[in-house]
Amino acid sequence: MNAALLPTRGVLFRWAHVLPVTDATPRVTLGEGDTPLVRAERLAARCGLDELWFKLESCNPTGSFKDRGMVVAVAKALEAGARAVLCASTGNTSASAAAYAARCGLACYVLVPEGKVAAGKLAQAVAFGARIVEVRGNFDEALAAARAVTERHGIALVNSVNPHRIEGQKTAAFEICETLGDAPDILAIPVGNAGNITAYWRGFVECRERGYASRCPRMFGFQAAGAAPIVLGRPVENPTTIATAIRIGNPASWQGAIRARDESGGLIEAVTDDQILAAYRLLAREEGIFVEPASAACVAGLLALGEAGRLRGGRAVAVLTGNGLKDPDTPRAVYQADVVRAPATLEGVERALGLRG
Ligand code: AN7
Repeated sequence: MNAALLPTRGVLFRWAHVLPVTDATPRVTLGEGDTPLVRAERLAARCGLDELWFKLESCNPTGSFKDRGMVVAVAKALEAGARAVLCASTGNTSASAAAYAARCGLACYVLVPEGKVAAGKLAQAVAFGARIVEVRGNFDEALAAARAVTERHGIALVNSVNPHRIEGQKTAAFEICETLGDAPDILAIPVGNAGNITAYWRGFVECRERGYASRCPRMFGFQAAGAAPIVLGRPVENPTTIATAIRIGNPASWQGAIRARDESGGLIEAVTDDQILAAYRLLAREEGIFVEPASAACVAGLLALGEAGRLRGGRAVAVLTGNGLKDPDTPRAVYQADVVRAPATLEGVERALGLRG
């Protein structure tokens, strides 16, 4: 093939040298990774930071960070001869698994908590042809069932308990160090099942070891107050939050999150649903960035720390994990839409916009 036509994007192309891939690993890609790192225009000062940057993981092929790890997990499953993949999910993992499985001709089974998955995520799983099992239970119960099923049958489990997921997701830390020329002072991230904070920490540590960064950031993780097991120090049996992506009461990578926090001199704290929605609104209205509620949790956390006078300058990166289009119902539920009806005429539109004297 003409060299100019070979893929230059994609986690397995750009980052093969830091991933557990071999010559036998299929180089699957949907163009994941290489997401924008954009500077906040207005929110930095509100947070008490010198610089705030957003890592727009919402720009991945299925609209969330999950694609970075899923492409590695699915490629390794193919390499091992798997015919099917399975995951439990609050929505984004299932959308990503379904996409990569479709691309590779694998069957995909997803276990989701009934009634608690945002509409866009379910639409993706349907579009990609996954078999969807709506379980009467929460994510934690679905994950336990997923582990049990995959242990008994020859199906690859592609939750973040699969180490290839963490490996793929760590590449975001490499990209941040590459773009900024070093690690930031603070990495702010929402925490659900805690795979992503574990992956970023591994990524930053490896960047320092390889000389891509001179130091590691402090890791600031944020859970929703109704689903904050790590903050409370015990599992939460019935987690609740508007941020359904992180409605998780017993995170699989709990210890990884604790290590990231403690080894980095960071913190893991809770934000309320009201704080999440306030940050969600500010991101949209003051920065032009539409995320899903779970992603806004890390910005809510930085705002809360800033308001409490706990941030003294420095450079922070906030990981915006999922696209707002995933969850089209939340804006209509929490905002009064600015809509007026008018005839399709010059006069009608002038009247509707208050432009006629
Ligand atoms: C937008 O899809 O757990 O702490 O099953 O979708 O690594 O779990 C999603 C999690 C943050 C939390 N932001 O990441 C799933 C799932 C968004 C997410 C998280 C999720 P982890």
